[in-house]
Order: sequence, then structure tokens, then C-alpha cells
Amino acid sequence: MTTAATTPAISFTHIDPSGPVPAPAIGWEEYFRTTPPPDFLEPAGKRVEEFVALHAKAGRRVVLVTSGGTTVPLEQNTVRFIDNFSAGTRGATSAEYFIEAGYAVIFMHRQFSLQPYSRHYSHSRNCFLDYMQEDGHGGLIVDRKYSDHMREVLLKYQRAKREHLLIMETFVTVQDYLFLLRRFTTAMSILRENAMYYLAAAVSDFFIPQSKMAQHKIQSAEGALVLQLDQVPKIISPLVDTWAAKGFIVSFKLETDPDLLIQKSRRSLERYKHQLVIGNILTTRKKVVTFVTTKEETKLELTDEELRNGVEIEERIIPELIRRHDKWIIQTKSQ
Ligand code: PAZ
Repeated sequence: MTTAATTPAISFTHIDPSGPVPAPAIGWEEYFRTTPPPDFLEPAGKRVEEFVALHAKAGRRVVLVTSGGTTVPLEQNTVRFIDNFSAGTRGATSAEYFIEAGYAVIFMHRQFSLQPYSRHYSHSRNCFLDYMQEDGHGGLIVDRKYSDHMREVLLKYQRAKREHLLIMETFVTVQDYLFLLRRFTTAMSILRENAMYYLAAAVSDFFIPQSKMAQHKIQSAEGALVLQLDQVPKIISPLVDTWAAKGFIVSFKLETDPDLLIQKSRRSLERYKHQLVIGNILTTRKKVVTFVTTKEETKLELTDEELRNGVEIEERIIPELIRRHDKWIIQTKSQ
């Protein structure tokens, strides 16, 4: 966990035996009743509604891809926040493969995390300046070494733009995430079984509710800081039962202990009754994932050689998902 600025030691305990008894997790209804919505919610909701209407008219399938990590602010005037590891690679990469396969994509992502197409040239790879050369006439050209790959990405990017196949909306905090998720999934409900929900964002399980959050910067004069975080309401429950009813819902489960992955994925399916959990382990998430349903498990794995050659596991995940979405549509329509 990182904080935005240097802080005194922060200690995390599940229950502090000497402290007050922690409040039980609040339900999602109470959460939305007691938390102010972000001020960008309505404009973002309207843009997504228009996007959905356009593709519903064309009979196109639409997928909501959530991507990147949420922050947990410690103060209302936020100086410090808790964050997580997610770079948004899974979401940004998957969005490209969905578009290639004919889906329109609502890319709901953490601000400044990786985005489809531009991810190939992010700051964590080569600096974009390394791709360019002077052309000898006062202009610039792309270095020949990179131009074939860049052309390929450029053409896909231009098609996505020209055909309005991608809309990008951002969140920062877990609170933003919850409000946007409710708004966007509700807007998508007219698509019924033609909608897919691909929940790849790394969403915090803990947060500080507005009513318990310090208004101003927490002062260090009193020494160590002990934080008690409440549980984030389980948002997948209303999503499955109400907002996205009939849509094909795929959630991700991340663990660091391989022994827990399948049982926790199964528990999630039993609890929420959605269609699929994709389980992955932090250190191997780019190489192997497991599709878990109530009936079976399927492992998708790249070889070391494929990884070295730049094959992306999303190239395998998305076709398999589409195959399952096809079946879901047939099955749902026949009911
Ligand atoms: O964003 P990234 O590519 O670095 O990581 C992807 C991931 C591990 C966040 C995603 O595959 C995932 O498992 N999301 C759900 C995490 C969770 O259990 O909350």
C-alpha cells in the first residue's frame, strides 16, 4: 500500500481489541443514501447512455470493462490515500480484443492508468521520443524499426474512433467507482443479454465512509496513526439482481495464495449467482488465469515461449468469453 505523501506509521488491524467494536458492513442502499455522488456522475452517465443507445440501435453487443485500481482517501480534502498495485493492463488489453471482435466498449478506468492503444507506448515502456526521427526536411517520421507495429496499432485505434466503438470514463476513488458502476450498468440494462460486464478493476474492499473521514489533512503532531477501515458494500449483489439483470457478468478474483483461489472464486459465484469468475494470482496473472463456473474450471495458460514472443493472455481470454457469451444469449432468449 502506498500513500501520496510521507506519513507517520499507519497500523492496520482487522479488529483492534482495545478499540471500539467495528460497525457491521453497511448495505449498498445505505451506502448510496449516505454518500455524496461525484460531481462528474451525471455528465458521464449521459455520455454512456448515448453510447449505449447508438449501439443498441445497431444491434451491437456492448461490454463494460472496468480497469485499474481505486484509491481510498483518508481525508475529505485529500492529501493522503491508500492505493493498490493495478496498472490497468488487463482492462486496457482486453478492451482492444473486444473491439477487434466486434463489441463496443465502455472503458471505465482509473484516471491515468493504461488505456487501449496508447498502452503500447506508455511511459513504462520506451519513451515515445525513442520512436521518432528527424526526416531531414524539418519534420519528423517514425523510426522504421517501430513503424510496422505502430501502423498496426494506429489503424485499430482509428477504426475504434471512426466507428465510435470506444468510450472512456474515469474514476479515482472507490466512491467514484461505486457510483459510476451503478450509473453505467443501469444505462446498459436496455441491452439485456447483449451486454457483458467485465469487472477487471482492483477495487478496494475497505474504505472510510464520508461521515468518519477527517475533513482536513490529518496532523502528525500526535504521533502514530491508527486507521479503522469499514468494509465496502458488496456491489456485485445489486448488479446481478437488478442493474444488469440478463447481462453476462464476469468478475475477477485476485489472490496471492494459490490454495485459496478456486474456493474463493466458487464462493463468489455461489453468493452472487453471476455467470463466471476469472481467478488469477498476482505474480502469474499475465501467464495464467482460471475460468471458474459452478460446474467446471478451465485453465488458460501461455507457455514461456509465447510470453517471450509477446503473446498476451487476453488474446485467449476474450475469444473464450465471447464463446460463452454466445451461449448465454441463446440460452437467455429461449427462456
Ligand atoms: O491491472 P493489472 O493488469 O495490473 O491487474 C489485473 C488484475 C489482477 C487487477 C485483474 O485481473 C483482477 O484480478 N481484478 C480483480 C481484483 C480483485 O480481486 O478485486
